Amino acid sequence: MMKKSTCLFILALILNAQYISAFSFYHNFYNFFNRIKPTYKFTYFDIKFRGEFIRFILSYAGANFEDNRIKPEDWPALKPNTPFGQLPVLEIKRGSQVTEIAQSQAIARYLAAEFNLDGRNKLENGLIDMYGAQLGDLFNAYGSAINNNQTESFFNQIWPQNFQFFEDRMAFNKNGFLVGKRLSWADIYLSQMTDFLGDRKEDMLNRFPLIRALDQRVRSMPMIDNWIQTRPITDL
Ligand SMILES: N[C@@H](CCC(=O)N[C@@H](CS)C(=O)NCC(=O)O)C(=O)O
Ligand SMILES: *[C@@H]1O[C@H](CO)[C@@H](O)[C@H](O)[C@H]1NC(C)=O
Repeated sequence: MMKKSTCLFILALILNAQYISAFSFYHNFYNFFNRIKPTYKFTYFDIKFRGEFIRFILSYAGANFEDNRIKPEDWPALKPNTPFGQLPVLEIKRGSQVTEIAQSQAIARYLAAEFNLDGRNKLENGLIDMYGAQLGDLFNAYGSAINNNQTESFFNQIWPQNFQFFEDRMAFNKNGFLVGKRLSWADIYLSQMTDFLGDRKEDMLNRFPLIRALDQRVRSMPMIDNWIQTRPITDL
């Protein structure tokens, strides 16, 4: 008769073997589907504005994406075929499955989850979303400043006020990233925003050294640098 402890030992071995085979089965399965890499079509107007940080994210990830730029005269025909009648829209094609996501920050969040540009837990994601929402509000303010011929006061007041918030929060996080210990889509968003400073960029970033360092870090990443060197030149 085997001792009880021997039985338990054998049982443990059997369970362990099953666990390992279940695990590798899962992995083979996962890898099989993972081999069908999605392709992306990113549709926006021929401007940077609300779409450019998504192009940064796609470039950073080395994603296979079509940079689809809609001419104003082609927009009326396309508009009713988008989820909310606005751009940007990301089309994700995986095999025969095609999905469209609208809303720039929803697109960013989805891609971030795919490419490890999200937080490591719910709390980090909460903070990343907070920064995303604030930058979205800054975009809204920028848009209405453009429409009302108030870009001077926008860049003199609203912009530095916001950058001060971000600078302070970065000082608080201590490591050069906005959230946690790694790059997130909020960092890329913040860095890309500095495109809109144009000639003001140097002066502005001299006042915000932590944002300047982050911006340099993001823009010196080879895939993003390559995108910046090869992207179409646009006013906005
Ligand atoms: N909250 C949306 C805003 C999208 C938006 O305002 N899109 C504008 C261009 S930046 C647009 O599609 N305008 C054309 C229209 O409304 O017909 C986002 O972040 O994606
Ligand atoms: C826009 O504002 C500037 C001053 O900031 C003024 O000189 C210019 O005439 C304004 N343009 C229009 C179209 O109102």
